[in-house]
Amino acid sequence: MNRRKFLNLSALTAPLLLSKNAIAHSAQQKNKPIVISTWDSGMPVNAAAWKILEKNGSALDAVEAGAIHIENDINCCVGLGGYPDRDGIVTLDACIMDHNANCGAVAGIERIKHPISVARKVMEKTPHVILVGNGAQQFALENGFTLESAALSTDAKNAYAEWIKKNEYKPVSNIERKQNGPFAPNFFEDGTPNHDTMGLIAMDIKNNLSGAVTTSGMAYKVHGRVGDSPIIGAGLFVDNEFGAATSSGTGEEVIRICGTHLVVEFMRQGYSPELACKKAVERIVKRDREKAKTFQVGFLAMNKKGQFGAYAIQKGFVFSVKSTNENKIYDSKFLI
Ligand code: SD4
Repeated sequence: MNRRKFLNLSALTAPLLLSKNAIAHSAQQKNKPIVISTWDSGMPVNAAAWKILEKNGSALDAVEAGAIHIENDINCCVGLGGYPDRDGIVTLDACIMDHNANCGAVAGIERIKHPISVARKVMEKTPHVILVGNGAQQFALENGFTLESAALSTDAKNAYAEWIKKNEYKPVSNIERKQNGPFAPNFFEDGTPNHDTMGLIAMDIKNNLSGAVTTSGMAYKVHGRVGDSPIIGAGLFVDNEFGAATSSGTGEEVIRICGTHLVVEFMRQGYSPELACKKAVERIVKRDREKAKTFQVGFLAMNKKGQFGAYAIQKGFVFSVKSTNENKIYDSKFLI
């Protein structure tokens, strides 16, 4: 093809290409900003994050604001209102990650109201990623956080008093989700809530992704136990080129497969967020299908187009979505 022919052809096809690009571009535009979060308790969390996103704020600020919102709720299993470990002590885990792979986390922190903001300080003020236990608390105090009371919330106190009678660690997954208040996705056999976590992912107007996770972890856990939630690549992973993922459920099982990193890797290979989550769930179930029937894990993911999806081992995982187009709760698909 000579140059003139090529130019003529380009003149004809350029509008076509342009309009195709414009369509693809506007499809992307449509779904940002957007915030998604685990469970139906994500609705008010998304609303708090949305206040930042709608003013063209950053995804990082938005996910922190969402996490702070739920940590403030003393009636919620996330934050200081959460259920204690088997020694009666509330220990909190949180992490945060931005579009530049900056990340910070705290694990097993006590008596600090906003572990998510301590995690952000770890990210921004130290060369480290994770601080744990007393060290995390000391760092928080040095950075202006206040030491809160060690007393349990009334709900947690009552539940612990009941549990201590049997003193038996026997978590049951949310195979059939019983509604026991808005913040109770996982239950012990007697119907008391087991563990609860808030994981959220946002994409801002600049197309940047960030994520945050905050939790009191599994109720009545062994003191010192750390779940997936504060572990980058397990409870949360963000790769600004391809997407981000978060998880909820039995943390040990998520850690074993580096769950959210795996989900993001599947998105990198071209899978949709939902299929990427499904393939990570399959990885867990494949190892021991019978055992997998006894616990729950759910993954939630978003790609760079603002498309989202989730998948869980069992029925009962739900997630919340807020964008300019919608504000709703979705049921996750499940494998078993
Ligand atoms: C943990 N993954 O500590 C958390 C618990 C959770 O809904 O997700 N609860 O293992």
